[in-house]
Amino acid sequence: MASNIPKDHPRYLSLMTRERMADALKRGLIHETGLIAHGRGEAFDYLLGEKTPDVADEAARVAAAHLLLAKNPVISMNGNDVALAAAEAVELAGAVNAKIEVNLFHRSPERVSRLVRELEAAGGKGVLGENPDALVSGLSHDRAMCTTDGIHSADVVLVPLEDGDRCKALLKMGKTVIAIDLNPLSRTARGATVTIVDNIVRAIPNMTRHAKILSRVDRETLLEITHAWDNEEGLRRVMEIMVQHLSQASFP
Ligand code: PTJ
Repeated sequence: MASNIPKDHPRYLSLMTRERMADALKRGLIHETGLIAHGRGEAFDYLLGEKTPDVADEAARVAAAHLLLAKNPVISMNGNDVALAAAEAVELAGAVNAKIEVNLFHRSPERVSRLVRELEAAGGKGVLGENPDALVSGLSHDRAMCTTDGIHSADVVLVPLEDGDRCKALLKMGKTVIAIDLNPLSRTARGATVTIVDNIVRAIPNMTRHAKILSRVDRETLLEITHAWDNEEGLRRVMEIMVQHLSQASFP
């Protein structure tokens, strides 16, 4: 990935992430609309001050507790997720003993395979998704395609950058759904069991950090952590932070 963005540019990190997405498009990892989704995420991240608020940190801890309690936790990965956080998702999967499954909105067998190879290159073992043999109930469209061993039988599913319908369908199947979504107003954010309103590049390593700490904690305590979470209240707190950023913005 060649880039001429100067390191001292005030928006260096953000611009480099854009380069990463552009490169991922050229390599056929993301769908072209993935760039638009990324831009929407950038706008919401701006309102967060591009840092993890306390409430997102708390949500990441609750999410880690759910994953540790799960019998069959699965991390669902789409093109944007792999472009931005492949190695980080592999590390999280190791920390909570989760499977990884590629599941796409704009599905093509070729892109699924490319994403599986990318996750394997990042250290992922037995990444699922290339041979779907089951469907998420109540969903039309290719995004319903999943595997029996993975998403279909999962009790807890992590869905970063998910679409609202599939989140709803997974909940209807009785699963605990953990969303990572910078937009607190999205149907996914509002519907999920636990929503981490944070950038995936910060949220997944943060979940891994919490999981490593919580792996030493007994089951009762993990259950208490999950039961104490109120997702609606979490979203309200994030929106307050965004509104505060807007109302406190001053002009020189
Ligand atoms: O690879 P595919 O075919 O599965 O397609 C993936 C995309 C992301 C294109 C597809 O799922 C899609 O269209 O998603 P949406 O409906 O645009 O939802 C994406 C959500 O993720 C939006 O609410 C964005 O604000 C949010 N988002 C974007 N970038 C990030 C993000 N959330 C966290 N971290 C980000 N970096």
